[in-house]
Amino acid sequence: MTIAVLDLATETAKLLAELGVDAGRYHGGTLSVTSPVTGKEIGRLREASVSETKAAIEAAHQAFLEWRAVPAPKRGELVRLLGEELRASKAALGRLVSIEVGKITSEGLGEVQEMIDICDFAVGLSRQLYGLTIATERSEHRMMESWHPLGVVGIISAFNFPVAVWSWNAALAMVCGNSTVWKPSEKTPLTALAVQALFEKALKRFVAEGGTAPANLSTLIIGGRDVGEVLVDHPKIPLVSATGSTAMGRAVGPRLSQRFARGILELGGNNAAIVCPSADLDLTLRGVAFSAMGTAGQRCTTLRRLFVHESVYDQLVPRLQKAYGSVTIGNPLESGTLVGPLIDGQAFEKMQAALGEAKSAGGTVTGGERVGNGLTDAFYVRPALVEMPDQTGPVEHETFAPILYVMKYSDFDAVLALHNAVPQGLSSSIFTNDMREAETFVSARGSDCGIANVNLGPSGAEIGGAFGGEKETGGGRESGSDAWKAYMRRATNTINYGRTLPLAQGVKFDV
Ligand code: UN1
Repeated sequence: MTIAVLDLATETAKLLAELGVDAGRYHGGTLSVTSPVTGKEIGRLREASVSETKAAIEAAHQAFLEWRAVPAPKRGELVRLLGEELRASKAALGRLVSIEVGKITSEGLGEVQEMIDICDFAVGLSRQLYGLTIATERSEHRMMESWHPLGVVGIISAFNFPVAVWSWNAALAMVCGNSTVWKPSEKTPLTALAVQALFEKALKRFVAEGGTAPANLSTLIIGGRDVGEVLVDHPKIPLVSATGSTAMGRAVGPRLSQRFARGILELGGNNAAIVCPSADLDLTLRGVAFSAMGTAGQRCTTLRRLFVHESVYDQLVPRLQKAYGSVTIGNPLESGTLVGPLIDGQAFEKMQAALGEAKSAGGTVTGGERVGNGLTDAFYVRPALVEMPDQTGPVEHETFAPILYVMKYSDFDAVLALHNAVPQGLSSSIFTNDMREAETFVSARGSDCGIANVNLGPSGAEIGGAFGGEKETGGGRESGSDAWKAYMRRATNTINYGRTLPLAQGVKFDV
């Protein structure tokens, strides 16, 4: 197999140099970074200490104090330039994402496209940070709300979208007048170094073209849990946006509330789709295949539960089994591959454990085995399709691997209840051509998730919508729509332009 002979360390070094990262940043140090493609080391980084992190947050706070005074459309210009750098480096950064995460080529590039899209969105937003003018009950008064910059925004991101999630947060935070401190996953620090270098390039251009920007506007902290905790507990970080497991959110959430800080939590998903009797089965097959097997099942929006109506079960499920049996698994850097590796051996162990539990709970497993390629430390698996008698055991948990649990249903209301009966609430979809079913699914009594789609899978959201979910998914919203409001503080202002002082609610207080 060709993967065995790949020299990804050399290619990584070349890409990092092309992206403007100093070689000293990824040689030496204690943090070893491996590519899941080969399981071999591609870089070594020095980790920041707790005291360095604290100093970086203080410096970021100073940056905020200056940046908040720069008019928002000018702040938008910096983000526009970042978007230009990303456009120019899309191929190199996309390739680096593929090497560091193991995403197939089009998904590595797609991730960078997502960054470009949010930059465009944020540039437009930089002229639209609107507040309302509100009717007041007092004469010669005006009442309005103003949106002001908030402070240093902490960003904690996961391995599976190592750079796009930073951009959703950073592009908005920056046009909103904030500085950012970013702790990426320890599994994917190289793409973070590259993004930081591109940001610095954009910043240089911004300043050269007459823009005013402070040092330390965007800070990257490479490190583990200890530095993440500094971000979570630091009084000069009023908002932490954290993406990761529900367990991580359970630790982060209470610590933020303890000090009355805000959190945008993007945690686990256990996303489902319902396939109804009238569904277009060709379209459904494609939608399910991408959502369940794409990114080797390692998106927070990955399809994990599939409810199929009994009248179409025997038509759809054999076709799905065929797709699962024939999907191309292997080197994600090769065109034609659809499923790359799992991130590491631990992910593989968790997948096998979940499949074992599924069997004990009466499930019939197709696939799920390791696909041999002679590499001991790279973990390629055949995606697993598991027919389950009901929604029990591992079906109720998120396993970050390509496992699709398939269940048969007969009654629409009952399946809706089952759909909502898990603790997570990120994304969902229904495949139907029945208007009543579709509308019910997206109505108040339908899907209880933050994302509910009709005739497409639950993954692969565009940046224009607010992204996030309910229940154990954490409740945060980032990216499009009015998610920007979480990155600003709102002030209600009442202005008396008269010569008398009428009090609200008719209160009299004449001294
Ligand atoms: C994630 O997996 O953390 O909707 C984010 C999607 C992507 C983002 C996923 N746009 O699948």
